[in-house]
Amino acid sequence: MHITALAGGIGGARFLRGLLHHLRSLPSQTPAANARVTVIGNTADDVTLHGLRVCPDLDTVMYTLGGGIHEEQGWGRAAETFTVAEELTAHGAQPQWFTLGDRDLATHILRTRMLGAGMTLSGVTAALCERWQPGVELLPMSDDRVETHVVIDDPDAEGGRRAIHFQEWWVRLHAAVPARQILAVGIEQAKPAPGVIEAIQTADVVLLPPSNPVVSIGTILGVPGIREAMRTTSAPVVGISPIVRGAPVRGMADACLSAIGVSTTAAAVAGLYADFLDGWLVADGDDKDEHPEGVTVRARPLLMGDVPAAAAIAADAVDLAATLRR
Ligand code: FO1
Repeated sequence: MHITALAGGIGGARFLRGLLHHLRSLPSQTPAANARVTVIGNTADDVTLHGLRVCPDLDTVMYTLGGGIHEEQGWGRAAETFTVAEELTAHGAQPQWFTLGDRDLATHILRTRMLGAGMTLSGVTAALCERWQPGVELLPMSDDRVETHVVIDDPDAEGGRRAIHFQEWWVRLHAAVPARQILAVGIEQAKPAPGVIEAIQTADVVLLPPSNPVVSIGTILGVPGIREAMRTTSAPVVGISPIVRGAPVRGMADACLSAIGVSTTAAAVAGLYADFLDGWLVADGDDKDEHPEGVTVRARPLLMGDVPAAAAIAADAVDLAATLRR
């Protein structure tokens, strides 16, 4: 059995950890037992800092599934130190609002070195996963550069607005200033990375973990060819709402949704996926809302407080998919 998932950062990685836990707990003769899992990761959060290419969402999936994640943060490494960051600060090197730990820097040094030697992001990601053994095939959505930039008000700028990198809006400004526009720069020219379209088309099940519907899942869907593959795959597509009773479980998806004029509800997020979504897990009570035509909605607790909780959600998603042959 082959399961393909589109994932962003923390919420997606935690869900995937639960999915793998569930699949490994199944009796060996069950079709889903030890299913092959392909993860298509968002790369538009990627940023170049201090000359190094940082891929936050790919690294969060790799570290979380590989056992190296800083559990409370959901990003960066466990048992981290910040000697290099302290030295950079002593030099006044900018930016100082995005902290790169010493262990994490090794990932970015290797990635930057391999990219500089001409390897694709797919090849680099596979090489880094050799060490981490995440238990999934982790594919970047594209090997081409795509970066999410956010247009904010700036009275001193031409036309009263300027664009900043998503990470500056997210980390330095805590998404606290309104995003007038959210742009995935370069996405029109981006091609799906090798294996991405095939992973969607040959999957038995496609899952949408509770990642940010605008800057993670939405961006992956924006790579030319990917949304079409989601529409035409014979696999049932089942998603898990990142919004619980009107608020994001974690992160600031509400700030992203309001930037695109979409209300912060489970039903409104399902509306963003309506052209290909077959099943949708929502929190208790949210199933009362009007959902798009043709989407089978199931209510259940959606908080992933620990791995077993995430595994239970993943089990329901896989079970729902089994009832939704396309
Ligand atoms: N998020 C923060 O809020 N502060 C940071 O200093 C920070 C550093 C950082 C370093 C590496 C990395 O992979 C992620 C990091 N993040 C940090 C999180 C990052 O902004 C988010 O993981 C994603 O971009 C949002 O999905």
